[in-house]
Amino acid sequence: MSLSFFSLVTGLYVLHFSIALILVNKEVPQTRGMLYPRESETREVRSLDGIWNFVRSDQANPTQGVRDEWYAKELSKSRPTIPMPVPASYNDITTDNLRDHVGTVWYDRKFFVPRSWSKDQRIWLRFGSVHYEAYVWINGQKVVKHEMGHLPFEAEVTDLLSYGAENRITVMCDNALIQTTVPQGRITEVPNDGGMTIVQSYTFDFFNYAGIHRSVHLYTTPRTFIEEVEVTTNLSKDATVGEVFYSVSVNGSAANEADNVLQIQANLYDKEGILVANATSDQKLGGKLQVNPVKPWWPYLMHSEPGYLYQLEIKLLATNDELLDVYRLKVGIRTLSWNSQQFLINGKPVYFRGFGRHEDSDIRGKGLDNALMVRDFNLLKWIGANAYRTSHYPYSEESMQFADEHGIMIIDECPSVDTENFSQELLGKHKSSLEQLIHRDRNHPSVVMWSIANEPRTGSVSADSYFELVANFTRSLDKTRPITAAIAVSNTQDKAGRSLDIISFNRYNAWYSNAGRLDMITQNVIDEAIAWNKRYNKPIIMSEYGADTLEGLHMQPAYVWSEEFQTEVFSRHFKAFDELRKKGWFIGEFVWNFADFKTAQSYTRVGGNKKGVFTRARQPKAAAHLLRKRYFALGRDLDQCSFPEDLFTYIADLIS
Ligand code: GCB
Repeated sequence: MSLSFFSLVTGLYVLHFSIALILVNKEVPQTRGMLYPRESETREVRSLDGIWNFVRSDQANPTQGVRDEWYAKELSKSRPTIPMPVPASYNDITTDNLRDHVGTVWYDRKFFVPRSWSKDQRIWLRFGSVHYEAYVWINGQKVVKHEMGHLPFEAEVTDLLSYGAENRITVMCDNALIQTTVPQGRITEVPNDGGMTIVQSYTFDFFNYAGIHRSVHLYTTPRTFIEEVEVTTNLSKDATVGEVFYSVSVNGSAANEADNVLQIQANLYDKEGILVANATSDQKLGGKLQVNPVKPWWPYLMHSEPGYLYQLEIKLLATNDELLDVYRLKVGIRTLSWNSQQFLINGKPVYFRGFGRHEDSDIRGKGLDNALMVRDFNLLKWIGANAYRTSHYPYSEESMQFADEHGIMIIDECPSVDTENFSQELLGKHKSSLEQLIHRDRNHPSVVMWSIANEPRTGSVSADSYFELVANFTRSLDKTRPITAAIAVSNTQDKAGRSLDIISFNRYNAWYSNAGRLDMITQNVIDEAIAWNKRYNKPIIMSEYGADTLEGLHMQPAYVWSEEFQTEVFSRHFKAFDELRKKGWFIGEFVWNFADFKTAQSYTRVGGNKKGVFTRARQPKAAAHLLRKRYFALGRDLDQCSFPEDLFTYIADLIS
């Protein structure tokens, strides 16, 4: 392994001046495979989650472990190790200051591979996400390197494993962010009481948690196997007939044998497990399934049976009908369309009522946690939300599947946040983050829009061509979904909106501007939304608004940070939204944030960002009850949903 890999930590960032750059549209690497690991009659899946051994490198010497080949033997032979849970961020696990560590850390563990896996199979090692950069070895042999948090990666390890024996996996993870990583950060050397120290800074407003954040799996495939499945769907005009178009790629020697004509047998089952359509593929391994009558996929509260999913069974057959491989995935049948005024699902206009969120919780940081995920979805449904944005990076695959099942619409955001200092290298990484995201999430019915950045510095000269290139690239990968970005610069300065399909804007009236002035919200929001629409003639979403709120702090009349203030801030926005809804092109409101979350330390943050409607422990603040009434009222007005029985608390016969 070359030491130049480690320039992230040791190298200084390059300065970019704000003159217009000539940016070129270069190819980015294409993701292959990476189907979510699922068992079938031809595949086995084994989790490597659990307690791993962990070592932090010396901050001043981040490449030492590579030079000294710590991966060549057990980590404990090189350094004392501590136990570390996987999946989890490592930052908040220990009692010393691992939290603010900058640079590399190491993990290892041992595992057995059964003898039975040696026969006629291929073995794959897959990570759901490691933040930010990962280097992986099996039994001391280099396997894979991956840059970019929140996105999966995998490698074949068939020839590196010992079968019927114990094996070792070693991972080095580097959390350093510089001006050409996504997201961007800065590494500086700063004097401290001990001499000099390395400091990581970043402008984005969430803690740079790091580590093995999602599950690690080993899985088997047959020698020739289903490597990719891409699904798109369509509905007849009257929504009675559904179509599922599938296209499959195969990996393996059988695919290359001239006399072996591979085929796909595709079967579609409804929720009850009844076969509703089947088809045999063409020679390119693609085809179409027709479902009549169809149950379309609808968002939560837009239909009595939201999130309806079929199961698509893909069988790979050899010439002699021998079954080579089977892979199953859930499919929701729906259409999306948009124009200069509206966004429609199955031909019906959508009004988004939702949240910006974070993957964040006490102790585990950004580590996947099923209890937290299920609790969050229960709260989303309790409050009547129909959507969220994966601010400001891709969320777990498990949560995407959950959103499919529950009919929660997702604006799927790549990890580009506060994008600035536009450069050719950054453009390449930014495009790669979208390529990896779209490859991972393209089959999810819940994903209804791509967000290509949050609060990019789109006032700068280079933003124009930069975002044109990013948006066009995104469109070249997926034409079935519209593109947005959450913009914070003023509409007069912005240079990215012309490249988007839907304009989202973030604004904190009565907080970052005119703090405390509840009388300076409603008209400002109306005026700004109108200005965005006038400038671009596109549908408009308010993608962030809110106020930090310390739970339990009450002040009447309302005062910043109190529960009364958050409630009032919301109410003043609702007034603006209702005015804007009448215009026809205002299509959604997203509160910032679903729950309180951790940030870097700063005098504006008391234990983190407190703009949550729920606390970090996922309990409602007072404003949650107000928001719930609004979201259900919108649901009843727009989508004819019914009210939950406990929406209004009985007060007196006199009030109804
Ligand atoms: C924003 C950012 C978000 C912050 C939020 C805030 O505009 O998009 O990441 O957390 O403001 O609370 O400052």
